[in-house]
Amino acid sequence: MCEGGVDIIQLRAKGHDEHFIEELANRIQPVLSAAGVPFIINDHPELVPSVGADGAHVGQDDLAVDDARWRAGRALAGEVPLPIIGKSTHSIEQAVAAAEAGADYIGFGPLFPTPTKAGRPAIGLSDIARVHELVKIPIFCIGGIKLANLPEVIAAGARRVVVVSGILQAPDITAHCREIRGML
Ligand code: 3NM
Repeated sequence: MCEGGVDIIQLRAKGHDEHFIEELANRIQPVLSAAGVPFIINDHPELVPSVGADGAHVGQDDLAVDDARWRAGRALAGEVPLPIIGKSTHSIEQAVAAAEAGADYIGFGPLFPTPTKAGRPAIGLSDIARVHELVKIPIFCIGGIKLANLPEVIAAGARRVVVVSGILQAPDITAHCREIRGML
């Protein structure tokens, strides 16, 4: 992924315990650090200082942005840049609220139904332009985005996208990332 030009990587290991995620993060961190790619941990802000990640991501039903930042930054406060905190949002209202709450970036979706986040209704493409007018922090469109539908996602106003299964299931991950990168 780094070789293919991804800008940022999030470790999302739903259903795994914190010890496993910490081990995984400790193996991933040096790779991303060498590549200059920021490293975000999903759901476990406490791990940010110990594994040397750049920040944490929280969902609507998880910690508040302030709380996540406090947990992610407390161990090394003052010694490192403040941790990046991202928030998942699923509507324009949630997106505006996350920005007001001090999130550094948001996820916005799922645009399309996706097995990676089963049970969450798709919001479609119609709010993408409006959310970019209202929210000035980086907006990562997410959910069911593949190479095939990327042109319509971009045409709807997306400037940044998250792709999970599309990348992980690609026969050549680096080439796939490069292709997505080239379209943005
Ligand atoms: N969060 P894929 S959609 C992890 O809308 C996640 O908040 C979403 O994976 C949200 O690219 C999603 O495989 C899954 O669809 C993204």
